Amino acid sequence: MAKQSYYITTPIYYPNSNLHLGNTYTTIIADVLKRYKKLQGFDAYMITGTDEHGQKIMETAKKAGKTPKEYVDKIVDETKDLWKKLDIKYDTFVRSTDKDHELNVQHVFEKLYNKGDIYKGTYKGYYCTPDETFWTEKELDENGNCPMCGRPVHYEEEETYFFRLSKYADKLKQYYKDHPEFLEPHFRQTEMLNNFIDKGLTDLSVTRTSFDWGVDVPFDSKHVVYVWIDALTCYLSAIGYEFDDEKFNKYWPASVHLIGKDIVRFHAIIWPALLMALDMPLPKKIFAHGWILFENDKMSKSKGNIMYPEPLIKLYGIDAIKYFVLREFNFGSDGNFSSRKYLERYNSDLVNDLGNLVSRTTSMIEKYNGGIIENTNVNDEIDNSLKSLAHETYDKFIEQMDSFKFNEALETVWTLIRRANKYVDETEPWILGRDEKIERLNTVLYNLAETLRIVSQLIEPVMENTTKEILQKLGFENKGLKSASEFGILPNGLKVSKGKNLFDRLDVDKELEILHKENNELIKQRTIKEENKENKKEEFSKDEISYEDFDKLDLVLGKVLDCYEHPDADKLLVFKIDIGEKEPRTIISGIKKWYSKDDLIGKNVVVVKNLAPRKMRGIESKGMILSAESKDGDLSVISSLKELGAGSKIS
Ligand code: ME8
Repeated sequence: MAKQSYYITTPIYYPNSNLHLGNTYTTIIADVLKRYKKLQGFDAYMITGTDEHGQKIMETAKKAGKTPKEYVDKIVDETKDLWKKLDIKYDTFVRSTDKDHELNVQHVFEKLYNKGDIYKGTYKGYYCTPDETFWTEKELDENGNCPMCGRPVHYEEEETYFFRLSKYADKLKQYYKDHPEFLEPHFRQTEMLNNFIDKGLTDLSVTRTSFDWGVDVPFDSKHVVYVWIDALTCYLSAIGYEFDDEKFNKYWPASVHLIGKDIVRFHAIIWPALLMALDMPLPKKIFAHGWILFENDKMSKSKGNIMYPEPLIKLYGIDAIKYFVLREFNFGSDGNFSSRKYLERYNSDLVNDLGNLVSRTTSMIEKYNGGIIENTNVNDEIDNSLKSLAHETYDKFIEQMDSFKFNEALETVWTLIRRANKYVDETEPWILGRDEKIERLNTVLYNLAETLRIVSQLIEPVMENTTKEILQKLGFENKGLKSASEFGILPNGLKVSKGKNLFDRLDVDKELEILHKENNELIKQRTIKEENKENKKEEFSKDEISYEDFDKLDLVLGKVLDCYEHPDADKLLVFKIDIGEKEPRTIISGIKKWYSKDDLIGKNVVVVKNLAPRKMRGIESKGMILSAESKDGDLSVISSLKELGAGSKIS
């Protein structure tokens, strides 16, 4: 019988040469899930990839003095290298610049257009370039910035194609109702309904004309397709959409899209609506995990509070990092990474619990029975509690893994490990050895070896190397995950070898220093690399412009008549400025961090007079006050050295 397929996706990452532990979270989980499903007998397929188009990448590449393709090629190599270091077993690495994928994006676009679900119009609104996201005015945050990342947005009016997202609001609502398992954790559904769907969905702008690093709209090459449609379609391209029907039909619909909580809206609203419009089945599940914070804060290189996976892999191995990430964090909620906790857990769970059980069991078998496993069946009441826990462990582990409760599943295995360690203390094999009760002793040692075998099979999806080592020490072969449901599989006569320790105890304080040194070194190296890029950025910072371009700016001197704090925004000041017109202009500026409302009254400032008006939190700003900002973040409004009068031209 053909195996049942199980298709897992990670997000399609923006090219990033400095992936930190938080970025690798989804991929580590996806890898473990794939291994687990495979061990369960599924035809599991896992993909990851890179989301390489868009304005942000085009601009970053330009600043680095490279073509976008040159720029992303290098990062793709680095990313693949990191996945190799973490032994991530993906099946396809899809790139949004792959030719077949680009054709797929065009195909999808054309199909939706022909169906009438994409139409041409004009986009008026705000765009956040770093997040490649459109916003309406009412969606902006209190400072008029992007509600997702807090960075400035810019107003845009451009011809665009729209996707009729509004048409799918009711269908989505119904779908959520009929498929409560579609989006997990469940509170994310409430979030999507309350924050977006119930508020009414507006049609989505799905093309851009202001840059060209993207997939051309097939019948209108002035436009490129919006990066999120491009990226989401990667999930289809990675399994042969339009190019390999057999493969595609085998794996679609996806069993699970694993994503971070910041991109739920794209996956739980836009993506299903697109698929509905394409008459395609929806993914069976979207699971959104939380953030890995670093010492309770969002990881950010500028704050220096980042943990990179490389030092952890180098110092403590792949198995430990995967174990920690799965055991420590509750998949679905935010979690806090701490190096000390990492090292302490290494000592308590890996050295004390698992390592200790392996070394005591194997060394006692060597000491008391010449290294030979022998079940003499001299049982005792006390054995039953260990055996019954072992039996329960398998079912519980499977149930928890199947419901994405990875931390609980590992805790279940560790409960068995700790029970087995207690069994050693209860049965006191050294006393049995001293009293020459060798038959009872061998039964005890058999039970311990068998528990270890079960443990080794259960942890295989997470800690493949450790599984291999334990089985090697027991002199036994890998019988698969299912074999962990049975107690008593080890045959008599196996030759055990203690060998070296699985995990060596760490001196936490000493290791903290070593780990931080390695990690800080990496932060330093990567910051220098970024700074070199930044320096280049200054050289390349803006395109050369013609005199005609410069002449389009209408700059004048203005006198500040009045200033008050914006009633609905923390960072904004509202100015009344005389620029030689009949009425003073209202101009809003985000300089409250540097100036209080009275500081600039009576001062001459430089005003951009012909900037398109923009509403900021309900007040319309007509123009802009120019200021200079130093590298360390200080700011000064630009003024004139002489009193020339309001409205004086600046050229
Ligand atoms: O969003 N903890 O790509 P991306 C946990 N290209 N997860 C984190 C994290 C942290 N500290 N920081 C980042 C994109 N992530 C799009 C995806 S899919 C069709 C397109 C996660 O490179 C984040 O939540 O910005 C996201 O799931 C993933 O890293 C990739 O983010």
